[in-house]
Amino acid sequence: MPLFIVRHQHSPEACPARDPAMGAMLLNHLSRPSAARHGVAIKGEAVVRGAHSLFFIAEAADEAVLQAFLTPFRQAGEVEVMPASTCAEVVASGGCDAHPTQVSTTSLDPADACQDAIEAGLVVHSAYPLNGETSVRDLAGGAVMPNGRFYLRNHFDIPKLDGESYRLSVGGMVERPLSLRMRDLHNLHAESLVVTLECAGNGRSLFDPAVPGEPWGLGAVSTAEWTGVPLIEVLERAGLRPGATELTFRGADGGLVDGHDTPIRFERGLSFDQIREAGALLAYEMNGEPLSSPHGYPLRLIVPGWYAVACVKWLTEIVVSDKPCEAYYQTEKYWYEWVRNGRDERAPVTLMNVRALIASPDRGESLPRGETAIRGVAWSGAGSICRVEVSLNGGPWHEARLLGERRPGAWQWWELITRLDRIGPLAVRARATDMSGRIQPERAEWNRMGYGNNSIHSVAARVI
Ligand SMILES: Nc1nc2c(c(=O)[nH]1)N[C@H]1C(S)=C(S)[C@@H](COP(=O)(O)O)O[C@H]1N2
Ligand SMILES: [Mo]
Repeated sequence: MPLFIVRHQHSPEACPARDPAMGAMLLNHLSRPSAARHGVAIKGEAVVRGAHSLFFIAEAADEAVLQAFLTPFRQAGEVEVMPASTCAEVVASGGCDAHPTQVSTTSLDPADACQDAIEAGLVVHSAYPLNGETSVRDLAGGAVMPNGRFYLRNHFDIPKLDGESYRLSVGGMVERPLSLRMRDLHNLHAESLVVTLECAGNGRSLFDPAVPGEPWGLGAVSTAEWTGVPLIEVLERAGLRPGATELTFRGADGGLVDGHDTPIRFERGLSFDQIREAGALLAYEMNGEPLSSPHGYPLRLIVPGWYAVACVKWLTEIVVSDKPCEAYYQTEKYWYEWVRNGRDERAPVTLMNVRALIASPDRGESLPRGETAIRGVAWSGAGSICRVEVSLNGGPWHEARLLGERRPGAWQWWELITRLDRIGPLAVRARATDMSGRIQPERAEWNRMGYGNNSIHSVAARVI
């Protein structure tokens, strides 16, 4: 509903609030139930003390409805009605002078989506497309991240799909092309997996020299329990034709990208062997709730162990082929591009690098002297975590205790109980090693697009 700011002003002599009966009448008129009867929703009101002026923020179907509601105020003095926008809407549309964004019926209102993300506590980097990260402090919590606080990464508008008319098509080199309704998918064998998603650009803003792209801090990572159908079961129903080895996953979202003059769709590819090895899931639930639109409603791919770009949201099509996917986000983005010994080298972004993050203490936090717990999470795409070590003030590495279940594809909690005796600055560092023997580097290798930054996390705190 359109938003308005209303200003009412009266002369000091005619101040209606001085007359108890008149004041009460206006208060009742302004009450939420009375406003609702007039088709107006009041978001908040306040009077500027000593200035005989009242401001309020209201929603109404149009200005005429609001004007009718304002009759008693017009009788007491002057009334000004100003069309308004939420801050999120202004940012999403590109500034105060820009025209409000045209919200299509097929995508989520960017201002609403952004407002929800901010209210849930995400650190928003861009309102449109909506990109926001979990604050590192929030990583310290339960085994999974509450849905509202799970980071968000989008390349285009967020599609608003209808679960009733939705169909997943499976075609290309298959024996039996499929068109599956959500109901059909719900009737198949369901599986739940706790899986960590990390954006390949997580930690990008810490690369030096700076690289272009979304300036993620360290919070473009979260974990959820995903429920859905093992992808392999759907592929078995369709039956791969001889020679078919590659799959393309197509999302409902799309738009214009650099260097192409026609809109593209968000697409990613994996080989049949890769999805089988990873145990990919067609997920419709996230932490026991249907997926929300920003996270891919009604269906997304989950590929345990892989950087999350593989986890295509709003999945509408699976195309089976004998040739690898050639999509923009497969061939032009999500590549490590290094300059090594003066030569250009390149490799695709695949499994998540091994990495530990310190959730507590937080940067700049003051810790009391005595016993304290250093805590965090650690994960790797190449296998479970086998060791996390913590170093204080440049001292030796101490092995932390791994907590909770060890699940492939999901982060592992760790904790080190230690004594802090010396007052002053405290530098905490943590590094993880996985089962395949990969250990975090002091500094991750710089690459042009800033992917896979798993440099050792260091937090500067203080002992008081
Ligand atoms: N259809 C579609 N799927 C997508 C994306 C996208 O823009 N469109 N972004 C990918 C990237 S880069 C990441 S990091 C994850 C983010 O998932 P989330 O927003 O649920 O955290 O979704 C992936 N799947
Ligand atoms: Mo990402």
